[in-house]
Amino acid sequence: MKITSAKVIVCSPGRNFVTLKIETDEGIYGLGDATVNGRELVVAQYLEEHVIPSLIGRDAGQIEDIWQFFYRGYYWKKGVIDMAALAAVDMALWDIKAKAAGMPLYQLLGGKSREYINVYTHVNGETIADVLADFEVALNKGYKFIRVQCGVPGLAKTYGVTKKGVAYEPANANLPEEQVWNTTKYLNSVEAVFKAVREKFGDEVELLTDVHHRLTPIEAASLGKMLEPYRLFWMEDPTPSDNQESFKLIRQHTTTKIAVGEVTSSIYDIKDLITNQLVDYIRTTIVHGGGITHIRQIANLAALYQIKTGFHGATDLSPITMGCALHVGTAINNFGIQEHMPHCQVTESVFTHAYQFDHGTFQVGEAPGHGVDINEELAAQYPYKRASLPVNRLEDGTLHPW
Ligand code: CS2
Ligand code: MG
Repeated sequence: MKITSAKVIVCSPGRNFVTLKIETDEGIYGLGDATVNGRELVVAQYLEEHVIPSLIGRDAGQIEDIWQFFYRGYYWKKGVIDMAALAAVDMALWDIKAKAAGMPLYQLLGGKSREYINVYTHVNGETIADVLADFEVALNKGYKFIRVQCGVPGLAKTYGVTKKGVAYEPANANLPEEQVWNTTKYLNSVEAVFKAVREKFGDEVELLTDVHHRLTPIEAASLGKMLEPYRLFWMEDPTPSDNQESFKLIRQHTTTKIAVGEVTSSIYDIKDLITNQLVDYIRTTIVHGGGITHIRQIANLAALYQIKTGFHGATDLSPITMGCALHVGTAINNFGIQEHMPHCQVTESVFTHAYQFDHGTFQVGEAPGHGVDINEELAAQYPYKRASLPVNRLEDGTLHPW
């Protein structure tokens, strides 16, 4: 089966998405997600100028060789833009192969390892009372794994916290909004919300939190120790993982489990974290991590160390990435949890999908391929709009990780 054409669809149904559509001479097409939040047009142009021309005429079935052509075959490999472009090609080719076989993708990946996919959702609020109210809503929807983020007294805005009743959307402005951060205020206030949640809702529900790269390793260690009584499912990105070794310091002090990887795009970005058993969950996901082909390699390495997956699943990852993540999650043994930040209705109307939410879990669906499609006519009604993620400064103006 030969690749006859490919095109990039950039649209903004509620937020920006970059989609690659690959067509073949047998009439089967495949779709891949190439969205990098805040840098969408860069990946779109990369695909159009450098990837698509080299794809035409190739055998669509040679997924591994095509992957290696664009990775090993390219001198400047490994950046997130490259890996997102490569991921889109990889997802689309797996979609084509599974459609040609008349099978849902998870069958080609080894078949079902579980009956459903557990997901975690986001709960947040400016005050503890707001968090408790939002928490109850999530429990009523059936979620058993819940990420908790609370406003920090004295800070105008806190990562993960949104106005009441408004869905959280990280890329919130045309140009980066400048927010203010204070680590002491955060560390002084963060314990109280977990105490309140445990007191009100008991021990059975699993709790997670995202530190979003804000702390130094020793601060992260003290946070982990402080939160031990509340038995978190994980604390996420407690410190930036650029220096993988720094997680040794955290591990020396706390048994709070750690999840890392949403900003990583290659196995080499997390190899030391895995092989030194410095984390418990890997969050690299299909779109930023080179597609299904590369993510399976990461998951296999992690499995050797009893480390599980916890794929990133914020709204800036398109339903195509979610579909692929659910197929991989269904097939592999060391699946841990899937993040679920529901897409808005407009996104859902443009991207139709076979996967279904069911009481805090997903059913992957039985449609051939990855089961996600795009309504191109509708997509064309939502043109790209520039949107940027915020940046963070300390109170004295110093730039700090967001
Ligand atoms: C986050 C994201 O979902 C998460 O855990 O860290 O909200 C992240 O900030 C966005 O995906 C950035 O685009
Ligand atoms: Mg995160």
